Amino acid sequence: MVLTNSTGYDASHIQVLEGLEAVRRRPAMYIGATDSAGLHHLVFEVVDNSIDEAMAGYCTEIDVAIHNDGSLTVRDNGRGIPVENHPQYNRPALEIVMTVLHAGGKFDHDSYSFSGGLHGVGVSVVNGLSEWLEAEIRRDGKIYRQRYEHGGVASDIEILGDTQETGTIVTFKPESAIFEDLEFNLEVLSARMRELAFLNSGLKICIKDERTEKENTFQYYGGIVSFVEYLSSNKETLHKPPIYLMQSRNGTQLEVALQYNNTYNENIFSYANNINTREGGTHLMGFRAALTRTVNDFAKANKVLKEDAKLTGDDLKEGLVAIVSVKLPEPQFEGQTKTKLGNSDIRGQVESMVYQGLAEHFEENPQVAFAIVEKAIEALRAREAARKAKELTRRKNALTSGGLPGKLADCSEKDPSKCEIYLVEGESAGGSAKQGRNRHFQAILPLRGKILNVEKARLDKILKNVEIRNLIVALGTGIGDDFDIQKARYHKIVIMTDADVDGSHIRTLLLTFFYRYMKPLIETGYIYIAQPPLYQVRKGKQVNYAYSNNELNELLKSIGKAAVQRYKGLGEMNPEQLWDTTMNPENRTFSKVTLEDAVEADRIFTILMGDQVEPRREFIETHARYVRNLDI
Ligand code: 0RA
Repeated sequence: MVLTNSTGYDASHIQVLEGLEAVRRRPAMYIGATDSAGLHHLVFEVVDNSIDEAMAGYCTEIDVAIHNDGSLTVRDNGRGIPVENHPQYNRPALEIVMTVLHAGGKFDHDSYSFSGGLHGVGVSVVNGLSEWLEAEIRRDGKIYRQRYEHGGVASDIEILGDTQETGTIVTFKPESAIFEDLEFNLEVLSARMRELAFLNSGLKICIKDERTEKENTFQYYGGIVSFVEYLSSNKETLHKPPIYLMQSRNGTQLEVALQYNNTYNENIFSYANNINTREGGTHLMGFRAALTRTVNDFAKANKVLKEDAKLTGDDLKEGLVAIVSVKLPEPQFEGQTKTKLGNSDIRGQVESMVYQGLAEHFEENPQVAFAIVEKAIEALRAREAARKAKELTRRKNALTSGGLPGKLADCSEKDPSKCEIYLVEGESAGGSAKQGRNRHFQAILPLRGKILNVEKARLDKILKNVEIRNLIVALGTGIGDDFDIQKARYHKIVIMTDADVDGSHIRTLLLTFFYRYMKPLIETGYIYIAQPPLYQVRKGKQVNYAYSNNELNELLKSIGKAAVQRYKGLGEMNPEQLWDTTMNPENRTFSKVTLEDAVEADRIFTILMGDQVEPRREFIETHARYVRNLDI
């Protein structure tokens, strides 16, 4: 980037900009990628600064607005970024924060900042990756504004007028030459804003999408207790309200909320300084250790468990919904994705707080403790049964040729990264797919009937289901604790179902299964949904396909009168048509299944698949669009 002399900045200032030049050259190093995830990362980065201000106790409200022109505003009512001259640079602090890489850290709130981990690269990175950015500061009775373009200063700080308010407003337009995707997604942003509102109780976060006039407001005085209630909202809980424990000492805050329900899945989310620690870490280890110890102690003391019997951590997972959130001055993030908390002293602190707090809670609420113990003992018995069922699976496999299910038409290629497997609804469509496929790299596994509803069943029962067993064996990865993605036999697992209600049901069941027991397959991006056409449009010898009603209308407009056939199922296509329209890599469109947001996904699965019918109907009615997005 070239800075013209007209702005009047000296050589030392150009130095400053060279820092951001590195950001523009290698954006992925700073924000992970330049795809949609990277684009949204920019927003989280700006919001994180306002969150820091809220954690320091100076900000109570954050507003986000998605504008029509591709720009976005984050506004807070904190103290406002200082505009005074920064002694070290002899430039306004605001300008330094915006244009110097990592300068943010030098202007920490009250000696330490909470930011770290994934985010925390600083707002200057956002500036460097924006076509333009404007900062408006309310502070010391005045309104200040400065504009930047492509990361460089475009105007000196101006005073716009007087005000009694304080706060910071940052508006930026992401650089179209850098980002492949420039569309902000309200759902993605809302999910994070909701999460932040849960994690910072009382903080009000509003987000408005000016493109659609949709608006969401998040504010939870219950904090992470509300978060747990939200995650449990369609489940039958064993006790009310959630158990809440917290401790605040020497600048470190520990918080835990937990509640058991009658399902068999675990839903724990852990956070350090508002960052979702997906890989866990010391806070989570402390929590699990304390939970196991407290429940065992209670069970022994009340003679519901024999002296030599022991509930394990796994037994305590079933039906558990929990949030573990810690806020600490110098978080150490480790692990492959830097989402594992490493601070070793946190483990002991969380463990002793949870052990003491929970034991006390159990003493005061024995009926709650008994309900949890009973549930865990039931899990202990089921675990034993599941082990037997797994052995059965192994022995059964050995009976089939080469260990693979007889129904699987495998491909000849052995390199998994080149292999695809189609999970096809129904024997007849399975037959067409077998004939139409390229047998070199495409394998077919027909699935019969409705697969078991895995949300309601426990692993031992799931493993008794033949369709599920075939699927597990064909994929090669194993399941649950034995799951190993390295053993995946295909790197594209394609769900191919009819475009009707039954098809969507099977698709959701399969997705639930993958989500619950083979989550890394989704996270790694191995799961796809095939998109068969809805219509065949024939005019003379010319045959076209339409994949949506819209496409059909467009097509008919362009070619005029033609014979339209609506496909009711995959079975109506002959092998060649199925290949042409849905399986041939040259023509087909797949959609990749992603789990942007485990919280939202779990909610959808629970609501769709759980046994409470009423919320499911309500949910489908109000969220039909989003469900479709997830399912496609
Ligand atoms: C440094 C010092 C002070 C506030 C901030 C930064 C600050 C930064 C951001 C970024 C977004 N919103 C923000 N709000 C505040 C404190 C200055 C003082 O002592 O008044």
